[in-house]
Amino acid sequence: MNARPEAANLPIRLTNYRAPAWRVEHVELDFELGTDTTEVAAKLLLRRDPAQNEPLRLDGEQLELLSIALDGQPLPATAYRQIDGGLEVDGARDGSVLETRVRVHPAANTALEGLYLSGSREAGFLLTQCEAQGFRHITWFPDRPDVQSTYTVTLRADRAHFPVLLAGGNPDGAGELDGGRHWARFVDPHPRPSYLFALVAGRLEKIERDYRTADGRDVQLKIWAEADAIERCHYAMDALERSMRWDEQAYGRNYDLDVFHVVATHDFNMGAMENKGLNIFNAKCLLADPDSSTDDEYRRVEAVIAHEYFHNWSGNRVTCRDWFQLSLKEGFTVFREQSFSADMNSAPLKRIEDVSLLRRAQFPEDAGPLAHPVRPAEYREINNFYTATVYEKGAELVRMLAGKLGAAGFRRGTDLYFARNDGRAATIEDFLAALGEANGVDLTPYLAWYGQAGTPRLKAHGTYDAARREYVLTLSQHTTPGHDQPHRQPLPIPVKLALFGSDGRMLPLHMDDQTAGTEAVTVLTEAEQHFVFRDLAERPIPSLLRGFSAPVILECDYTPAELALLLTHDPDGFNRWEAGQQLALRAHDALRDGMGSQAVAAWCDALAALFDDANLDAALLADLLSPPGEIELAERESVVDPARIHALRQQLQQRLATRIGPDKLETRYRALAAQSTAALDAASQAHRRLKQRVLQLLALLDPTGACDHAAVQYRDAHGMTDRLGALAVLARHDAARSAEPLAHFRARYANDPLALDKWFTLQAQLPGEGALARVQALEADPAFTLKNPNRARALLSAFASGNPTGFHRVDGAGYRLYIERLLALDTLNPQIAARLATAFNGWQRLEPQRREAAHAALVALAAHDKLSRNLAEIVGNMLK
Ligand code: 0A1
Ligand code: ZN
Repeated sequence: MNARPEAANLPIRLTNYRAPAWRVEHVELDFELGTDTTEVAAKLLLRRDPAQNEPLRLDGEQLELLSIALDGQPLPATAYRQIDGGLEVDGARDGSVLETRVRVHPAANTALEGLYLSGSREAGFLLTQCEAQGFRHITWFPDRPDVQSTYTVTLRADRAHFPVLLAGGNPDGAGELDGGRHWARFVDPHPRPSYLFALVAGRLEKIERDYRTADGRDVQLKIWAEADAIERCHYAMDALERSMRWDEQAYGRNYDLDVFHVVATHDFNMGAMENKGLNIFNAKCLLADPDSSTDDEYRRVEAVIAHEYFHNWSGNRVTCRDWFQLSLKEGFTVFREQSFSADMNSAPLKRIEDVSLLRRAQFPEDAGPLAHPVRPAEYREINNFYTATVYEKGAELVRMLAGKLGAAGFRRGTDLYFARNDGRAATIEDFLAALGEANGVDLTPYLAWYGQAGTPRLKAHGTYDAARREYVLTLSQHTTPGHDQPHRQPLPIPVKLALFGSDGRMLPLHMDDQTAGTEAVTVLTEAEQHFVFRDLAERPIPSLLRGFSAPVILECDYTPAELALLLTHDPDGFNRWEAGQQLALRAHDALRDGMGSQAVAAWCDALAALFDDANLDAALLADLLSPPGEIELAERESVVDPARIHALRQQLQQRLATRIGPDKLETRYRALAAQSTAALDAASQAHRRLKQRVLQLLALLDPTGACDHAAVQYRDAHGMTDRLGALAVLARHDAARSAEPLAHFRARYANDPLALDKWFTLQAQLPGEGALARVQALEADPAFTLKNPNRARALLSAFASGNPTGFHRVDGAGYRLYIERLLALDTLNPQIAARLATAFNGWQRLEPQRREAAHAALVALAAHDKLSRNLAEIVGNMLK
């Protein structure tokens, strides 16, 4: 048998894809569940591809093989071989039935992949995580997404320990067994890949709701959680019902089983998982109540519930042919989730949130050593490719396609995509083909976006010819080459635009002898193109890339006055905010370069005027009052000094606060504080957001006064948003005064892991060199553990990825501590270790002293010989 690339630690390449030689038509699984050992019997009905002559090979890792039989006959040891995480079996034919029995050890599984224990041995429950390749930790199987099978799953377990038994599919019987044991069976008639398999067994409570789909199916919705958390599941249930209705209306997609289970666990590597009929959630993305969840967390729960539910079509009914196509399901589902959230809340605010995330997480990834295309060409460890590029940039690509086709055309396209690929394992090409064919357009030029890494820079330059009354807009594009590709090709870049007159009104667009109303989309397809606008009585101010119509970095030679005009007049809420961000960047650059105060004044004056605008949405104002964050600022520098970036940003905000003035800030804070309620409606959330922002600005002028407010706000808080916000202001501006409320918070939420995570994070993110000692002290807290991914992230990831001045100490002590922790984590949970290691992204652009220290730390890490494949790939790429 050839060495398997994973085992030999060779890259796996898209170009090496071969259709499976063997498929499994139907699987019967029988589990004898136990916390320490579980036995799994599998019966696979095999189908052979007559065109291929490969022997039968199955995947399996850490399985103890107890028995094996083919077509009813036990196999002699000479008839099968276990090599490199594979099992090769002789003598199988088309239609053969292979039966295996294996033993696995859930309680010893700290990687949280396959079957594992959540919580304590006494009170915990068992569950599975199979994406991407966890199923091979449960049984021998061709563990690849293009092998789709129907499933019959029988669970047997001790009733006292495991009163609830769940698997994906429709229930098909349950009953008692001898010795206090019981059983339950589930049948899933929809063929699906192994990564969507799930089971849950343990002591769980539920809430239920009946739902009738638009096409008339009665579905029982059940959300399960441990007893102390079940009352915090109601918001998720409401969000689930909204998601199901929305998908029926927006995409014509109905749910397709009689039950839909959702389960919450505190032990989970990611946000949540869309297992067929049995979604499993990190409790962080499911539980919500006003006392322990912030407004942002409520929105996150709604979005993740929707995301996992939407996967039932974009992922489960139509799945991915191979893992290179991951964005086929993830990019599309993120786009669907974003559209849903925009419909449920505010569309411009949602767009601002999504673009901010893209800039903070994806742009840096795309510009650093971990850059990869939305459809990568190769990987060593697939779990390292659940990235901002695959998810967030992937969603931007779908958004461009949707924009190009228009709402009705996009719906025609997705209808065709779902109809044509239902029950199939599809590719990105299948997606583009269906969208294109349904609309009679060729979308293949967009394929280039999927195969090329890097963020394009879009340059825009306008010239106005008064005599001809013409404005010529020159657009050009450039993407920095990377390891993956020495030459970048031009991409189709849709630029949604409008032109403004000096009075702030939108001008009619006359292009190519046509009138296009006041907004148009021009598509740049070449390296450079000119677009001519006629009949213009004055030099217009262009509003470009409206709604962020393409995931690019726009460079346009605006004057501060032009940006200020857009900031006050652009009816496109996103571009309005964007004009403010650009203006803030001008102000930042002026401060940095000691270039006088004109740009700073332009930004501050514009915002001071908006601060007085009673008609402006409070949440939008809060966002407008926030300049780009430190990570975004660092992305613009060729040499990065995190301490200097932090100081400059503080200075910038101080200038803004001074310009608005302490009295106005104080008055606004008091007015907002007086209206505080626990309500969750959009207006109440917006008020809280603005109040927090105003308090932060006030604290830059008058720390003592702001801390007085914060102390009262902490004491009287109606909910977590206000409580945590107040605590953060106190901790940042008056360490001594924050000690008592921090201790109070610690005690109050001692039994609420999600709230306690926030307590760790808040402190890990306090800026400055003292952060390292603080993190070490927090590690000594009895509640700290590396074994729980949420807790490890709450402290360590918050420090390394969310506290630039703390992590990037000049002496390198932050890096040294961090790699020690990565090594410890790697022996427990390689997926989490690898993810946390991405905090080093961007190290090559640090100023020399820090760069040296980071390099030394990474080299020391790479020198360890027992790194997991996950961590080794990330560290290796960092050092490439
Ligand atoms: N498909 C899930 C994400 C996910 C991926 C991997 C996991 O385990 C390694 C878990 C979840 C989603 O997009 O929500
Ligand atoms: Zn997803």
